Amino acid sequence: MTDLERLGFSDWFKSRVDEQQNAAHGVARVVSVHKDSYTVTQGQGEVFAELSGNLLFSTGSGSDLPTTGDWVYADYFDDDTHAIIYGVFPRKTLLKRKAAGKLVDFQLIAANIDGAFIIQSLNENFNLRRLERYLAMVHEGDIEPIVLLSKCDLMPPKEVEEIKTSVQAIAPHAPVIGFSNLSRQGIDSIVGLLECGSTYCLLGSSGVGKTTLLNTVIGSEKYETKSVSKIQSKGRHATTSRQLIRLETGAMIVDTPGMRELGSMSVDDGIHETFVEILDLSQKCKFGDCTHTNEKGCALLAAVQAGDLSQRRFRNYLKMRTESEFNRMSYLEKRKKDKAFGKLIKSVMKDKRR
Ligand SMILES: Nc1nc2c(ncn2[C@@H]2O[C@H](COP(=O)(O)OP(=O)(O)OP(=O)(O)O)[C@@H](O)[C@H]2O)c(=O)[nH]1
Ligand SMILES: [Mg+2]
Ligand SMILES: [Zn+2]
Repeated sequence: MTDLERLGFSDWFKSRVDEQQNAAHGVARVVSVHKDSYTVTQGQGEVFAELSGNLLFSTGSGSDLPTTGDWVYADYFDDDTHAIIYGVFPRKTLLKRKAAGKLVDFQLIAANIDGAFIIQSLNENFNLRRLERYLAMVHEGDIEPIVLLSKCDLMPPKEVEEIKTSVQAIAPHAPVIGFSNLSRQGIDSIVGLLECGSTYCLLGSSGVGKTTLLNTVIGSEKYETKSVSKIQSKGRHATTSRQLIRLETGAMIVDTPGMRELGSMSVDDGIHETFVEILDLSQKCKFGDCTHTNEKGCALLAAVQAGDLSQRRFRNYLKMRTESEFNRMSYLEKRKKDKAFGKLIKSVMKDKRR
């Protein structure tokens, strides 16, 4: 096995090598992304890297720039202390979210992830609706989700089992594992899922124990976690950047800073997979273009009425579908819609004044 293969450079990537780039440059993997720079590796240590001017100016959108986990064409300089990135390989999978506060821009979380650990802690953080959003984002990226329920030392085993059952109901195909970094319960099951040469990422709110899990798995306090006092003050995130870490077992893990919200993403395909039973059911609606709001013969409304479909799950589905449609609209369409909305507000205000 070559160093690159050990980093996950599989046949999938080998068959997508660009001959021209390959003749001129080496291949490396992006370990982390900073403001204007990167670190990359070819399997032996990590090197500071920058984009070539050509790559920087020829890319159409931010999504074309390298992100953590990307395979890139790169050359090493100055006794291998510094590298230049010339191009990005096609991505096998891509995890992204809508950038906070912006209309259509996406923030790339990581590329070429095989499995995503979605972590919620069993204390105040547990929330099925939030879990559905994470599942949709992971499905949208074509990535296998694994649901981890952390801090199970804080809850009686019986309640942990009940919560696991409720998760299984909304994610029937995903493994669901309760674990504790304190008692080490569930840790072996998690480690057992990590395949050599595969890349995983840790997702979930700040403070659920992502980095602590990483430390538990590698068996040292190498990466900084948040102390309890810092959590109580609701301070900054303990982890501030995404980083690809190679385990001794040959698997790779990307630790991420907790995401503040997954409020608005375009997650079309993800929605379909996450709400597959709702979609199946909607085939039975009388009208093909049923909006499932007030139509006669709507199979979803009937199922909610009959108690076969949870009202909250149904509402979450409708909400995510609406958000997803809004995110898919172009910037101009949105501006138009916002303007129309602004006009509406103005006319209502006028009416009021009259
Ligand atoms: N009771 C209990 N506490 C835990 C467990 N795992 C982690 N913690 C505590 O939870 C706090 C947050 O842990 P981190 O690993 O820093 O959380 P994180 O998800 O990496 O947070 P960000 O990096 O901010 O996104 C720390 O005080 C840990 O000691 C666990 O299994 N049980
Ligand atoms: Mg962390
Ligand atoms: Zn319907």
